[in-house]
Amino acid sequence: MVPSKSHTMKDLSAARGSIRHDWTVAEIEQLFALPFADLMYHAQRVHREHHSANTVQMSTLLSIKTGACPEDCAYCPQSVRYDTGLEREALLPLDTVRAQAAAARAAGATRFCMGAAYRSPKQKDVVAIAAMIREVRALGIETCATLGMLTPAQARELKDAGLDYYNHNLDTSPEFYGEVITTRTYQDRLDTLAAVRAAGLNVCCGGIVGMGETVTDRAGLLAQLANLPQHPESVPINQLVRVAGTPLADTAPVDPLDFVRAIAAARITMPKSYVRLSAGRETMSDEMQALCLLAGANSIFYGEQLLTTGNPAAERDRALLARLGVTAETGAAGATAH
Ligand code: SAM
Ligand code: DTB
Ligand code: SF4
Repeated sequence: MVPSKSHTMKDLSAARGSIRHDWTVAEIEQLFALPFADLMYHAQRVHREHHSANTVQMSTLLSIKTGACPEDCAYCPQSVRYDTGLEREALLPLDTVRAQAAAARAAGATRFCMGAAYRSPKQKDVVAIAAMIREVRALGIETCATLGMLTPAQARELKDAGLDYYNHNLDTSPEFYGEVITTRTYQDRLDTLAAVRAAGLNVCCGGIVGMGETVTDRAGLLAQLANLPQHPESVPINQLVRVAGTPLADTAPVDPLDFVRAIAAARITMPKSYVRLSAGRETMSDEMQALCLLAGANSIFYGEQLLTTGNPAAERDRALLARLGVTAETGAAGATAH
């Protein structure tokens, strides 16, 4: 039986403090169906139980290898299959990456995320990126990488180099996935996530809202994430950046309140995870971003550029956080200068 809204409210109140791995898609759909204020109330309650209420973690992204990706992800400007006018760039030199990481740290980021447009990295790429990770970590900033599919041995190599987090998104529900990507399977994604976990890396895994998926698909993605053996430490919720030339360029924009609902449902289903308000902030109003933080988002990408598209200027973000009385998290767990 599908629980009534009032049952969901009671269940949520009773489930105080519990970390679950048995969420059903129907239960999460019920969260989406709650009156907005009820959903926000529960998300905020869960948030305050597990996190400080007025801080955000800030990560800065750098595209270390850009474009010419063989995959066909329908949202992505970096796929070789779509003409998006993007300039390709080979793997960046170590010095450039070190300088960008130092600048990110100086600007106040506590994590530096290196993204590469690979289906999966070649061994020589892993060796070069391991060297980057060593250098970046030595600056005293957490490291994250997103390089596509990894073997268990590659995941261990990155861990040994000092990598703190690996980002690998499930992107959407298993049912909708085939509409967006045909060149790799959902199981391929899950296999890499298992390899990353087995190597002892922190997992950063989330998805995209606004690709034409249904609310059931959004609930399906969150059920997949929340029912992993261990919740991802970091859950990026991206709003689709509609890039001209990609198959999803003309997708109807998502209702901003539905996006906020997705953040709230992520917060409730994964209470201890950092939920990152990720791509798409450039087109969001300050008020919408404030609602996302109220819904339980406690991490952002910070700096003018995501991978290939724009992000709010650091000044605008600092002004927004100041207006909200929110401060940047300072403690970079694990990363120390050495
Ligand atoms: N190639 C690697 C992979 O796919 O795992 C790493 C880089 S890929 C760009 C990382 C993530 O960025 C994707 O999984 C997707 O969730 C997100 N992303 C890419 N293009 C996007 C867009 N136009 N809007 C929102 N998110 C996007
Ligand atoms: C994630 O979930 N979002 C980031 C990061 N992980 C790698 C990437 C967003 C990319 C947006 C499109 C672009 O700038 O190319
Ligand atoms: Fe390649 Fe990653 Fe873009 Fe897919 S999302 S096309 S794998 S860079």
